[in-house]
Amino acid sequence: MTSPAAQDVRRTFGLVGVPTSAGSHNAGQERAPAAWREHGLVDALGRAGAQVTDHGDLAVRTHRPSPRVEGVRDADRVRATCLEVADAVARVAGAGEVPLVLGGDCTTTLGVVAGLRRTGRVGLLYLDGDVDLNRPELSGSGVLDTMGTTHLLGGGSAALADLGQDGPLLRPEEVELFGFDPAELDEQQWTTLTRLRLSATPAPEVRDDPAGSASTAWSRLARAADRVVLHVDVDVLDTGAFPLANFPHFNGLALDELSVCLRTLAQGVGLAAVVVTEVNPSHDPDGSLLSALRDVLVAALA
Ligand SMILES: [Mn+2]
Repeated sequence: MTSPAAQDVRRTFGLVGVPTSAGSHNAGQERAPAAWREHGLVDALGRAGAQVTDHGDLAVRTHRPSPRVEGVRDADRVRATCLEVADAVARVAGAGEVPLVLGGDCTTTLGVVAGLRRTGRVGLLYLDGDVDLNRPELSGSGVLDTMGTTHLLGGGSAALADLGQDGPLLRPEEVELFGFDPAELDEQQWTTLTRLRLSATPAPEVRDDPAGSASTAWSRLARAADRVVLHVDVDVLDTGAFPLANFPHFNGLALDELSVCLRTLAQGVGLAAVVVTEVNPSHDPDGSLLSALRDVLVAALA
C-alpha cells in the first residue's frame, strides 16, 4: 500500500552526464559521469526495474586555475556548462523523461533548474553538506560551486544570476535546504538564510529522524512547487566514513541515513529531476564507494 504522497506513475529517467569541474577548486569531478557508467549505474537501474534512456555526456570542462574577476573564477566556462545543461534538461523533460543528471560540480544544478524553468516554476530540495549561500564579494575563494543557492535566488555574479529568463530562477519559498552541517555556515550565510526565511533542516535534525525529516521537508516544498528538483551532493555524507566527495565534511550523514532520506524523497509526487554532484572518483581507488552509492541510488529510484 502506497501512501497518498507516493508517486504512482512509472517514471522513465533520462540520464545526462555533465563532466565538469570548472566551478570547483580542483580537477577530478569531470571524471564522475564516466565512473558512474563504469560502475554500471545504468544497467543496475534497469535490472531493478527502472526505465532509463542514456543521453550521453555534455562537453568536458576540467578545472583550470583562473584569476578572480569580479569576485569569481572561470565564470564564462561555468555559464557555458549551465546553458548546455539547461538545453539538455529541457529536451529530456520535454520528451516526458525525468532528467537524471550526473555532475560534475554543484554548479550543474543551476543548469538543471534553468532548463526546467523554461516551462514553469519549480522547487529545489537541496540535499548537501553546505547551503552554498556564499557571495562573490564575501567569499574567500571565489569558487563558484560555493555560491549555487545565491545564484539560484538571483544574486551573485551577473554571469550566473541571469540564467532565468524572467528574473531569478527560484523564490525563497521554492528552496528547501536539507542535511547541511550547521558548523559550515559563517555569519554571513546564517544571516542570509534567516533574512530570506529559507526552509532548512540541518544534519543533526535529519539524523534524529531521517524518514520523518525528509517527508516533512518534501511536504513543505510541495506547498510552494508542484515540480521538484532533487539535488544530491555526496558531500552530505560524512567524510570519515565515506570520503567520495570532492571537499571533506566530517559531520555529515551516514550512508544508511542518506539512503532512508532518498527513498522517501524519490517517492515524492512531482519529482522533476535528480542531480548527483561532487563525486571525485580519485577518492575511490578501489571503487567500493561508488558501488555502495550506486546501490543506494538504485534502491531509491527504481
Ligand atoms: Mn556541498
